[in-house]
Amino acid sequence: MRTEQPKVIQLADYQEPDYLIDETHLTFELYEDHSLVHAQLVMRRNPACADSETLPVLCLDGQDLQLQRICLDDQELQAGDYSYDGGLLSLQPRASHFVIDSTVLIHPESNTALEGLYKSGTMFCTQCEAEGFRKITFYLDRPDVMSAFTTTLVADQQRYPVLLSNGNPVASGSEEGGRHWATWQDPFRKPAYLFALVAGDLWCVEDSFTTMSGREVALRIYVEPENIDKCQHAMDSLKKSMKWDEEVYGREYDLDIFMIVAVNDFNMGAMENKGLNIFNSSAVLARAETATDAAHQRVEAIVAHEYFHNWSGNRVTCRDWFQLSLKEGFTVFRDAEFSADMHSRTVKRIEDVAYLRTHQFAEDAGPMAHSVRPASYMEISNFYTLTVYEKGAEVVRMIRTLVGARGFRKGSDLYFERHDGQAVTCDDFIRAMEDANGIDLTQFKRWYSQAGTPRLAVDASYDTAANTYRLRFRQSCPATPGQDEKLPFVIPVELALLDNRGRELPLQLVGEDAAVGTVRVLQVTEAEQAFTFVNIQDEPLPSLLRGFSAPVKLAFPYSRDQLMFLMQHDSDGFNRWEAGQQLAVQILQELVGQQQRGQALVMDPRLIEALRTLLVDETLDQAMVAEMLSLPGEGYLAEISQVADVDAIHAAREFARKSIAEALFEPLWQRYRANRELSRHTPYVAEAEHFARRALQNIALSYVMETGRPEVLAACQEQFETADNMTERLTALAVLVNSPFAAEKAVALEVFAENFKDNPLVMDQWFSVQAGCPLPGALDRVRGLMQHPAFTLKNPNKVRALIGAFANQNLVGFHQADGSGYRFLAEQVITLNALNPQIASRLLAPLTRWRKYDAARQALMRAELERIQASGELSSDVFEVVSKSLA
Ligand code: B3K
Ligand code: ZN
Repeated sequence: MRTEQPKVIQLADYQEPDYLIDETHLTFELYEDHSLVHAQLVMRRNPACADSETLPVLCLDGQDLQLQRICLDDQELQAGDYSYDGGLLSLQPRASHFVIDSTVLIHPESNTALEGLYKSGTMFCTQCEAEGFRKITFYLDRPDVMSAFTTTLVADQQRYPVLLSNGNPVASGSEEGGRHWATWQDPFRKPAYLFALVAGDLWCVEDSFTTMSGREVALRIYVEPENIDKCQHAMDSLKKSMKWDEEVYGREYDLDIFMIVAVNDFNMGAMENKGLNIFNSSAVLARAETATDAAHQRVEAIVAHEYFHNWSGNRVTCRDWFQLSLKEGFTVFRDAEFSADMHSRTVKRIEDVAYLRTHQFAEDAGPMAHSVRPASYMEISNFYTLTVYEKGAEVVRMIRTLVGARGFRKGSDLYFERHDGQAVTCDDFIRAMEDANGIDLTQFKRWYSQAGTPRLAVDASYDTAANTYRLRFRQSCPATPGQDEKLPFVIPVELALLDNRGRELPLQLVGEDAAVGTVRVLQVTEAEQAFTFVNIQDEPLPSLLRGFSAPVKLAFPYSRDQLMFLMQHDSDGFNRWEAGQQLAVQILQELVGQQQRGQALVMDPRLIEALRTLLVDETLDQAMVAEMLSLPGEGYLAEISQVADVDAIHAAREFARKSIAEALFEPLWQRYRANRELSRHTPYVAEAEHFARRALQNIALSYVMETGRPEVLAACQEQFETADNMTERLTALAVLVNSPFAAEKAVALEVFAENFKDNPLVMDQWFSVQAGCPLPGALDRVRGLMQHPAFTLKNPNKVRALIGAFANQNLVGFHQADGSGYRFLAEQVITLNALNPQIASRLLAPLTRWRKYDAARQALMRAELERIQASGELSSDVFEVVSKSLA
C-alpha cells in the first residue's frame, strides 16, 4: 500500500540497465503457511553502459519480501552492506562479474492481489507480468533484462503431485517427509515477466503436434480433476493456432513441450509464460453443455493469442513497458486474423469494430486517454488497456492495409529475424516494415504517440459536365489529457464508388492514365485533402472506410434512403452492416429526442422494412442477418451522445425493439422455429455455420418475446428446459429474466442455479444475466446476489460477472438518478483496493466517464470518486485512475 503519491514513470527517462543477469537459478520451497525462495543470480556489468571506472550501485526490485539471507559471491552480507526499503534493495558490487544469492520468505497463501506467487484454491501459481516477479524474489524486474532460468520446486507430494515451470523438465526426485521436487530448465533467455510455476493436484489431457520441420511437440492442458472433460476445445484450438502460425507467419514452436494450466482465480484472461501458459479457467474450459458459442470462440481466440505470443512477445519482447503494444497490438491483430480465417471474416470484423467503438473510443475520450505507446504512467497495470490492445491492433492492421498482405509478411519476417532474442521497441517494428517495403512510415507513427479518436468528415461533389467526382476529407482529433494540439494522421481509407445498381465503378484519379480496379486505399495525410475521380458517368454513392480501414469516426452525410440502399447492395459485407448501424443510429437518436421532449415515440418504418427484406431472404448468411438485427448497444449510443441520457436511450431502444418485434413477428417467429427445430436435431458443433444458426435463432427469440405472446413464452421455456447446449439455454434464461413473466423467471433462475451450482463458470453466467437486467430494482438484486454462497469478492471472475456486468452493461440500473449505483460501485472499489488493486482499478472505469452525463449525475459520480480518494491508503492502481479522473 502506498503512503505517498506514486512516482510518474516517463518513457523519455528510459536508460539501459547497469547490470545484466546471465543465469537465474531458483528454488521454491512451498509450504502451507509460507514459502521460501532461493535465487542465485549470475550477473555482470552491462557492457553497453560500462563507460565509467566505478561500478554503479546495484538496485534490485523486491516488493514486500522478508529477506532471510543475502550473499555476494558466497559472502553473506550484513545489515550495513545493503539497504532495503520495501521496494528496492541496494548494494555495491566489487567486480564486474558476480553472483548474488538470496533467500526470501513470502506468503503466497495470503496473496489476494493475485500477482506474484499465489494460491488459487489448493494450487500454487504465478502471474508476473508486468511487475509481479519482484514480489517473488529480488531481481532486475524489467523486460530488457533477459536471463536463462533454471527452476526447482519442492513441495508435499500428496497435495502437489504436479510441479511445473518454464522450459523442459530435467530432473526430479523425492525427499524425506513426503516431499518431492522437480527441476525445469528453459533454454530460451527471457525477461522475468515470462517466468511461471505451478504446483497442484492436476490432471492433464495430452496430445502432440508435429511442427513444419518435423519436430514433435508434447501438448498438455492441466486442470483440476473435475474439469478434465472440458479441455478438448482448447486443445483443438491450440493445434489450429500452431498450424496457422506456421502457414501465415512461417513461425514454428521452439520447445519440446507446450503446457496450459487452468486456474480459477486470475486477474485477466491468460498469460503467455514461456512454454507454460497460465489461463483463467474461463478461457480454457468449454463444452457444449456448459459454455456458450461466445465462450467457445473466446477460448479459441485466447488460446491462439497466448500461443502467438511465443514469437510476438517472447522470442521478440519489449524493451520497456511503454512498448507494450509492440507485443499486444500485434498479437491481437494476429489472433483476430486467425479467428477470421477459422470462422466468418466479416462477422469477426463487425464484432471487433462494435467493441472498439463502444469501449476504446470511450477510453480515448475519457480522463485516462493515452496513446498506443503511452508517454508516462504511474502504475503499469493500468495500461493493459483497450487502447494498447485493440487500437494497437488497428494500427498494425493499417500498416498491413498500406503495404498489402505480402509486404506485411516480408516485414514480419524481417522483424522476427532481425530481433529474435531481443527486447525492442515499436520503432523497431516500424523500421522492419519500412525496410522490407522500401517505405517511410514517419508520419504514420503519430498513431503511436497521439491519443484520441480522429474524426474524418467527408463530403462529395459531382460535376455533371466534367463527369468527375470529388471527395473531400477533413480530419481532426480532439484534445486529450496532456495533448492539446494534434498533427494530421495517415488515414488509409479503403473505398469503392457504387452505381445505382450497387456495382463498383472502375476508379481513375485525376492524373492517372487509366482506371485501375474498383477498390482503392486512399491515404489521407493532410488536415484537409481532396481526391477527384474522372470518367464517372453518373453521380455514384461512395462506400467509404470499407472493413473499417482506420479507427476513426467517419462522417458522411448519407440520407436514410442511401443507407437503406447500401444495406442491401454494398459489395463490402462490413459496410452493409455499417449502413444498417448508421440508419439505426439516426432513427434511435430521433426517438431519444422524442422521448426527451415528452412526445409520443414514432419510429421511422424504413429500418423495419430493411430488416424485413433481410429476414425473408434465406440465401443470406444467417450470422450477418443476426448482426444486422442487433441494434446499436446502449453503451455505443451513450458513447456517441453529447450528453448521454441513459433513460431516454433505454426507452428509445426498447421502443424500437418492440416495434420491430411487432412489425416483423411473422418472419422472426418463422426463422426462430425453423432454426430451433434444426438445433433440436443437430448435435452441437463449435463451427461458424452452427454459430450463425444459433445466433439468428436466439436474436429472433429475444425479439419475439417482446410481444409477450403465450406461444412464445412456451417456446422459450421449452428451449430453456430441453436445450442440449448452453448457448440456447442461457439465451432462453436471459430472455425470461428480462421479460415481465415474474413467476416463470423465478423458477428458471432457481432451476438453473440448482443444476449448475457446482460449476463456477456457469454460475458466473447466472450472475451476469441478472446483473444486466434493466428492470427496476437492479441494485437491490445485485446486493442480494453478493450474499449468494457462490459469490466472493476474492474471485475476479465473480466480481466481473456481477459487479462489472451491473456497472458496465446495465446502464439504467447503474445510472439511477439518486446515485445509488455510483455509491455501490465506490464501496466495492474501496473494499477491493485492499484485496486486489488491479481488479479495483478496472472496476472503476464507469465512474471515470462522469463527464458524459448530466450535471446532477456528474456531481454524484465525482462525489464517489472523491470518496474513494479520501478512503485511506490507496494502491497505486486506484490512486492513478481516481486522481486522473478528478484532475
Ligand atoms: N500478457 C498478458 C497480460 C498480463 C497483464 C498483467 N497485468 C495477457 C495477454 O495479453 O496475453
Ligand atoms: Zn497478449
